[in-house]
Amino acid sequence: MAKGRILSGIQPTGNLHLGNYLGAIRNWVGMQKDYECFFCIVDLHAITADFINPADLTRATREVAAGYIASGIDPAHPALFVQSHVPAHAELAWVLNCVARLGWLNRMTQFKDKAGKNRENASAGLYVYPNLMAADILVYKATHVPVGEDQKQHIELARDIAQKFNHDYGTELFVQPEPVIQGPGTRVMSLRDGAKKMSKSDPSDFSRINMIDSADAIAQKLKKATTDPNALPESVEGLEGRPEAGNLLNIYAALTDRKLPEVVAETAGWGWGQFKTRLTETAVGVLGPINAEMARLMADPAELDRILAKGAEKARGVANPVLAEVYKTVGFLPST
Ligand code: AQP
Repeated sequence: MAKGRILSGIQPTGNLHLGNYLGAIRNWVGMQKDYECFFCIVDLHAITADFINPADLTRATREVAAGYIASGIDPAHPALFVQSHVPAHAELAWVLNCVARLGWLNRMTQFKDKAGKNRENASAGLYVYPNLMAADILVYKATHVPVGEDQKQHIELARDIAQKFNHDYGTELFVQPEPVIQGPGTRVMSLRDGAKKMSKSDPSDFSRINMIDSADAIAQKLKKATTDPNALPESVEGLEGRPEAGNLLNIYAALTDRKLPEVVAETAGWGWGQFKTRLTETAVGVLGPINAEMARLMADPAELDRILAKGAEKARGVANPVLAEVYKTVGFLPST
């Protein structure tokens, strides 16, 4: 029997990167045997920030699907689908917009980071993004949400929304979802600045390793990655105040499926040249086969679309009855 139900997703806002892989996708691959899984490509979220050229959004949506499958998500098992193909997400989000409080949304650090200084010019969609994310999760009554560290606050908000809805309407309809944040890849930082997370929307392509990068591009980016003048530390404590060194060692640990102290012991006293060569070989060894498979899948968009259509059908089969239950609980007059 499944240990629970998982929902997770990635925005098709650009190229998938190592942070998405280590912080999210790789964990999903490990969990898919034990949980009933719903993995989506969250295109409704993707239009909340900067304007995206429609053709780029379409291409990125298929690319994220290809990235999931090439990384080992079995499309025959979980529901792998595009968020906008399941209208219940957006419909539930409206109800949740009316449950979440402005004070709760005002505390969301991702909105503050993404809106930056020009808050007045941010879209209303970016502001209510966490309510849509709560709908994504609650519409499946998901029990577990595997994410990177950056999404923890949004899951906590989804829990608050579920609790308030249940309390206001005197129901047990919504399940409280648990965040699952595991492994050394939960917060992969930019290659240029150890204080910033690796992100699709960073204007510098040298800040991230994309899942579709060639071996040469990976080598070049790691060669240029910011470091400091000291050799690699003898102990984990020696990483204090060295965010870039910590980030590269964490990436190495995550890629080799080891704990940080183990890789620190292996690389103690190494110079950056030696370490970067090792890290490049490792990253190319992991990402090379994935990006070759992504290219193969992207060459057949009709097949990808067929997989996604099937996944959406499965997802609608679960989400629509939950939405109907919500509408009934709220008191909306049935349409038939
Ligand atoms: N740097 C990261 N380290 C670890 N995990 C990460 N994730 C994203 N960046 C890192 C995890 O990937 C999943 C999908 O995230 P998303 O693309 O939907 O949204 P995001 O977190 O906003 O990612 P980006 O790359 O920063 O996208 P943009 O630039 O478009 O906003 C989540 O589980 C996230 O934790």
